[in-house]
Amino acid sequence: MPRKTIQPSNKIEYLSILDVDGNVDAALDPKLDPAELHTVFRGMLLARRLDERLLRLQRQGRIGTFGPGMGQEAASLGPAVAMKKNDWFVPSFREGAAMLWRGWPIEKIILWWGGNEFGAATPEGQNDLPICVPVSSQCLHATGIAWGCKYKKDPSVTVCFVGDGGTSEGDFHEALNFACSHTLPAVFVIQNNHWAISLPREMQSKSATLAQKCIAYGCDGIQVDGNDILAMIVASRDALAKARSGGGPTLIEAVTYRLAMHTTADDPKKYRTEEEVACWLPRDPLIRFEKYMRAKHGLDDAGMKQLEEEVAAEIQAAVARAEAYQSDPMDSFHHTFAEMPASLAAQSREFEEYMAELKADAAAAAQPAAERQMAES
Ligand SMILES: Cc1ncc(C[n+]2csc(CCOP(=O)(O)OP(=O)(O)O)c2C)c(N)n1
Ligand SMILES: [Mg+2]
Repeated sequence: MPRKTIQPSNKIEYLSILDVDGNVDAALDPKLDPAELHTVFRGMLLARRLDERLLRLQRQGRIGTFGPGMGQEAASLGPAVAMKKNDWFVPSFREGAAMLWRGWPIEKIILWWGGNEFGAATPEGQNDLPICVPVSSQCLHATGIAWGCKYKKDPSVTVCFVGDGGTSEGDFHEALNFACSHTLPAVFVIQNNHWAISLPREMQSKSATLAQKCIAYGCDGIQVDGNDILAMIVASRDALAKARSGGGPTLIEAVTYRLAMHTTADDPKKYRTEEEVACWLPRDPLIRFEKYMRAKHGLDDAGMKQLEEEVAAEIQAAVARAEAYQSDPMDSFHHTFAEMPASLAAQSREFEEYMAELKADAAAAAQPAAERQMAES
């Protein structure tokens, strides 16, 4: 009747391929196609510049509250690069880089942060869910999709993103437990950016790594340098291949850092030190990737200037399209019920009358004074 250690037998690996100076570990180099690497670099640059533009638009009162993904571009872009078009993408709210890679028009992203529901409508033909704000609720949607795919023998793998804070939610546990128990084709990517608004990672969980939570669920897990685009692509490719071949889920913990504020409604100086942020700046995934592209793949000042100009023009055109988008306020009644309940139908009619009155008032105000006097006499 011994007392002995029987579990866990797993060991959690850590993967990093590109160091902070942009040097690649030769033994781990996935030797990606240079043309693809250029496209990925452009994708990361586009995401960063879009974030910067969205911050300015918010400060100018041209969009609503915005949550930047600055510093986390490799963590969200890596899995997207590894995915096939028909795989299911289930984001949280800090995966702008992956959304752009998946083909979301930039104006939709701008409209979403501007509070326009049109921005949440997935473009035709994309197996993507929209941005999800209720923390971790998307994990259950992901498990449901993966279960549906397995049931229908659809070869798509579902890739779900969640934050470090999200791992404390019941939804995360239920989703992982079910997905692993049923060996579903899913990959869960934790973006451990060290903060859940003002709550630090150390207070989120006593686990030494978030990846090791996989042990309890009975799936593989790996901790990855989330600011290293190559490591994120490699870990995601492995996890996707395993899921696609019937091996079940993988939990990837991407260790990254939120360089900006939680959202534009937050002041991070109230709860974290400037030294901490300064320590993460050299590990910025974009700077590291640029160094690597310059050293190994012929990126130079002229190439960089051209990319910056292209990306700026693309964003500028999208801002113009987003701001020219005419939405119909009646739309707010149209996308919740297939058949509108009587109470909502009454509100809809009342709102329609109100809008008609506003229109009539505006037309009257636009009428020249003389004409108005004639009409009144
Ligand atoms: C269910 C739920 N509870 C609370 C919130 C408010 N809230 C929004 S983001 C956030 C923190 C999320 O932290 P994390 O999962 O680490 O993601 P991050 O913001 O760092 O990307 C909280 C508590 C919410 N949106 N949904
Ligand atoms: Mg977080």
